[in-house]
Amino acid sequence: MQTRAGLVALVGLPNVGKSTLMNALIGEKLSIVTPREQTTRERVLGILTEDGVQAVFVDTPGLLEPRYLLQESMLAEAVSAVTDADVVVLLVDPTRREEPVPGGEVLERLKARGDALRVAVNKVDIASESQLEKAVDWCRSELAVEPLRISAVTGQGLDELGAVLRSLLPESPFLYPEDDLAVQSVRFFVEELIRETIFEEYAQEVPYSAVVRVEEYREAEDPIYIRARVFVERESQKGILIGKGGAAIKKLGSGAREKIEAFVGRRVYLDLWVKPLAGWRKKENLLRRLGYRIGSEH
Ligand SMILES: Nc1nc2c(ncn2[C@@H]2O[C@H](COP(=O)(O)OP(=O)(O)OP(=O)(O)O)[C@@H](O)[C@H]2O)c(=O)[nH]1
Ligand SMILES: [Mg+2]
Repeated sequence: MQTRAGLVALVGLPNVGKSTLMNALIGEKLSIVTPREQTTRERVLGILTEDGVQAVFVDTPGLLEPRYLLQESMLAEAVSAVTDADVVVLLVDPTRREEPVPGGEVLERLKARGDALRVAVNKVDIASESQLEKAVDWCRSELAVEPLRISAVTGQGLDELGAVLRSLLPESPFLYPEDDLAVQSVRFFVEELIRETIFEEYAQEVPYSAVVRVEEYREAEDPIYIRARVFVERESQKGILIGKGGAAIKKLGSGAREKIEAFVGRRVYLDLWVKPLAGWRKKENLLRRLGYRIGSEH
């Protein structure tokens, strides 16, 4: 049988539900989800192989106006996915007030994808009739497409969306082994689960100033030994992260550990450390050292 395969990029403003949608489509929690904007910082790939078709979903950071270097890297991750993918899904959140795509270059790039672009209006479970109507009107007038209406949370419309996307993929051998779900390393997902827990436990800037790196992962031990470092931008944030008598970091550690245990299916000992890395979000050398791609690397 001739198989089909390709990349399906999920793009849209921050917080529209891209990561929730990818997890729902592949039936596995791979990409982290929080109620706050700018949760996803890098592309996360999730694979669904079914009936001779392999869809490699690419979850992307939200389309935003970058205000510092990390956000430039985030936007570039999303924009390059628009160009590179075989199929692009623009996700629109009808409950948001602003235009579903920042104008200019991004909108042009989306339009340039022609029939490879599909639009889904998400969160239909909580949107009002008038919000839905406004979102659908925007899709018709700006992109001349009729959007699908979905809810990544309730599952409404996802079978139809999945079928449409699979039908658009080109004839191709599979890009990854048939049983694979993820492409990135376990270490990456461990870092992401710790970051997700930071979003849940800390207010304001702290989650945005935090980046996590696994420094040691000893799988042969039981429980698995994981040493991870949370870098923050300022000494004061280190204090907040640790909390009075270490109470806050203890809570962070046990919350993250439970998620990691569920992900790897084994018991885990999580050894968490915090270190200030002054202004890392704005400094090219530090961003590179942390593994973010900058500028032409996308
Ligand atoms: N009610 C409802 N909530 C949704 C739906 N899809 C996503 N959400 C919620 O919207 C919030 C953001 O979801 P994410 O999946 O993190 O959004 P995202 O687009 O990946 O966000 P960034 O990574 O920050 O760009 C979370 O609180 C989700 O639970 C939906 O269909 N219905
Ligand atoms: Mg996301």
